[in-house]
Amino acid sequence: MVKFIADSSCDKISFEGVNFESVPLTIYTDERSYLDDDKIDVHDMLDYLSNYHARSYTACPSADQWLTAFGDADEIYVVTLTSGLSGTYNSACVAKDMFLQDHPDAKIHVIDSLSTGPEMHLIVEKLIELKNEGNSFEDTVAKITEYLKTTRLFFSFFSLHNFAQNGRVNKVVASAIGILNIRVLGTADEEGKVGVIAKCKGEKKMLSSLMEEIEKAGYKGGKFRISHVENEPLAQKVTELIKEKFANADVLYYPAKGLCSYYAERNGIIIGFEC
Ligand code: X90
Repeated sequence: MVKFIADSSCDKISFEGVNFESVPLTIYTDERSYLDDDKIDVHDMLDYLSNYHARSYTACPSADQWLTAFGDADEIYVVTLTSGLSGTYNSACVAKDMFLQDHPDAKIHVIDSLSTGPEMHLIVEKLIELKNEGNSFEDTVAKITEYLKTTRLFFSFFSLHNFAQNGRVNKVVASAIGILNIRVLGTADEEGKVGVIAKCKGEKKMLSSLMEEIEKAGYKGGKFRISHVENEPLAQKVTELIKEKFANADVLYYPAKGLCSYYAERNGIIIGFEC
């Protein structure tokens, strides 16, 4: 049995007709926790956090959570959040070693996306496609490794507060954002860390810089995935701009789940595409 698994930063609970499972991260304050599974109320979490002024943080899935997801599958593909910012990849690798001790004939491939959200979505879609085409485990691993070189991730956020309070970006970088209608435009860099490209004043400036970056990255009309934090209008605008240039582009947008919503914060948007 073939199984596809991603952590919850992929923003998807299911892929239609596919044996897929999402493994949740957890968002914490000292008073509450939100497990990022199919029952999470993202809207409530965002409201609660905006009125909560003490420390909040996140935690990656345990090896046990991964093991439970592996279940009794014997060909397993796992896609994780970047190892540059999270222990998620590491805990999946620990689970893989444990699983192989009990199931020596199983095949498991754990992929460090060096990214998150919509770029992970693309990787899962590609894995599904490769298996539907009848590729063996070895061929799928080889082909997905090549594919990873052809996808990119960009984002635009109104605040980097939650990144800064968790030490995942420099406080100086985060400081000018969240005031004066400034939003940050950034990317997942080669090490799978946050790369800040520009601080933009206003949505128009941000959108034109974003479109430039997408072109520079070499986007030519391939798959384009957008997750947004309660900002469907912005997701629609980006979709329109892409479709103006590439009428047949395969664009999808959807709400971010808990983990990405926590870091991207309200109105944030995350974009992954093929180039
Ligand atoms: O607690 C944990 O182990 C989770 C830490 C996760 C930190 C990164 C979450 C990213 C969420 C933001 C996308 C833009 C940054 C991409 C850089 C790779 C969404």
